[in-house]
Amino acid sequence: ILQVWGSPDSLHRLPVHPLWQSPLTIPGGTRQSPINIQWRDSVYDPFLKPLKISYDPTTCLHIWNNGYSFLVEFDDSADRSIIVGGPLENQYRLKQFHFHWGAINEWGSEHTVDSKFYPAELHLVHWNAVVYPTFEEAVMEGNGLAVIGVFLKVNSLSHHEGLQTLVDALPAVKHKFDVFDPSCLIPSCPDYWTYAGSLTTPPLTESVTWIIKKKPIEVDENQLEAFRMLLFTSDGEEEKRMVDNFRPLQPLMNRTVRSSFQ
Ligand code: 1SD
Ligand code: ZN
Repeated sequence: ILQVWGSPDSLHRLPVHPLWQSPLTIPGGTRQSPINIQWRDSVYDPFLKPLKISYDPTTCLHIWNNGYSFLVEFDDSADRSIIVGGPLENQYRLKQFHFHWGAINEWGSEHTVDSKFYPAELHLVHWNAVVYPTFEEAVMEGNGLAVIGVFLKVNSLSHHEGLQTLVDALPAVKHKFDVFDPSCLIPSCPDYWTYAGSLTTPPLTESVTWIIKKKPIEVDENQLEAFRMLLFTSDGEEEKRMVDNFRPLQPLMNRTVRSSFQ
């Protein structure tokens, strides 16, 4: 049984997510995400190329609350905001980015490094438009998606100007949000880990090449508190704060995590 959000992890005593009261089964899943990245078990691969990121800020469309995170969506009808290189054989188009975070700073990321949680994790979701005609088709295929994961770390001296633009837009459920360059949220250090995994939300399809940046970005406490003010619930319902929207860790099984650095 592979878990979606909501089942407490016995090791870390993670909270129960209100949206997912029962585990969801994926028959025969062998490459589920997220995972713990055990640093000393990751294998340096000298053939891994640097990841090249080229985003066009004007492809940014809008920001919205989809009930489990807030998403910033991009126009993906052409190759305008793309990534290439890294572990990828094709060029991938940016579709959206979103975050996962905890009720408190002790947890919130989906991936962990040496069993350590960060307070939040950014996911930039891209799809392989070279091979597949639509995002929906790419989601079903092993090489369909590439997600860049960036950890967020809290540092009271490190207000993040780029993130603040997003935080300022959060009070509106659906806000016009035309120009934003998400590369300001990606650390300049080129080092990353990569492994073959899945979506961390239903349908949990095993279609994702994960690229997890080694260095976190640093944000201040108030910026994360603004995430925690969002609601899972609709207008009129009893308010439930949007926190702990991450999936529990999944077994590594027969996989190797490769690193781009020694
Ligand atoms: O949580 C996202 C979800 O919002 C959706 O974007 C999905 C792709 O359609 O991906 C997951 S995740 O695996 O990037 N967490
Ligand atoms: Zn995600």
